[in-house]
Amino acid sequence: MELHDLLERLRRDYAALNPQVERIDALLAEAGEHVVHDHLALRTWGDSRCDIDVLARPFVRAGYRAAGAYRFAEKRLVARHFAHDDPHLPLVFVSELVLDRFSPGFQDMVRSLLAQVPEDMFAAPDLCARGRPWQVAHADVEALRRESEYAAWLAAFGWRANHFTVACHALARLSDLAALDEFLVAHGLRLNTAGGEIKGSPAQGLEQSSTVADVVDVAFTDGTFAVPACYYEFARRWPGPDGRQFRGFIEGSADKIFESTDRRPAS
Ligand code: OOG
Ligand code: NI
Repeated sequence: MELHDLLERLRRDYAALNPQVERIDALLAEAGEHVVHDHLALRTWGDSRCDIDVLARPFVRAGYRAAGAYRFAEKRLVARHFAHDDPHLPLVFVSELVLDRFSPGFQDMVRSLLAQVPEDMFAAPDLCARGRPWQVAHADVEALRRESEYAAWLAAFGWRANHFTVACHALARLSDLAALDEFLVAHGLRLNTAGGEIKGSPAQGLEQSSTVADVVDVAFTDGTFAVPACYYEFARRWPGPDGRQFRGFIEGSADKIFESTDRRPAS
């Protein structure tokens, strides 16, 4: 499968699901900016049929290499990121939920979702773009949410891009992350303030901000309900002590970025 086709499918599906994506792209275009994506993120269940390695397979076949590993103990998640030698290709950040750390009821629920996935779909090279192949009740999604916001998102949306990230450092006039954030807020967008609006620092090599996920209507077996979908992220990378751009991720920052899809009280 062509890598560019897969990336474009993931991007289109993401833009179609989340109204803020085209809105932000248009605002940046009107400001004279050309958007380059720093990375995209995928989420999955920690089950050997669909874990990080399975989701990353088409990227690895296209020349990506595993480049960093991360743990989020409290969220019961692990993640890796994959990088390509071609600097024009986005990094791919893939996380998975560590299922055996959850309650028996939670694990049964996830098993019943995965039991609905046709065997040949697990083997498909485009598994990461297949969306949600299982039927699920909104009540069950909310039951999962009591133990993991991440699980609730994954149960509701399945395999697709969780977010794309604008390379702030590649923008012409808005290459300062605080200035970009101010621009977005001035246009009515809401940013995720967990851990501060800007996570990370130049010394860490990476500064990140993200919007609060759009809330969209999703069809469940017990009706249609509004649930948080995807967010847009903005990242500014800095050179490290060796003068080369830092190309990894920061656990403490990522931990808070995950929370951009949490259900939150309306404001
Ligand atoms: C991934 C959150 C972490 C980053 O850039 O640190 C992340 C997710 O929400 O799935 O994207
Ligand atoms: Ni990200």
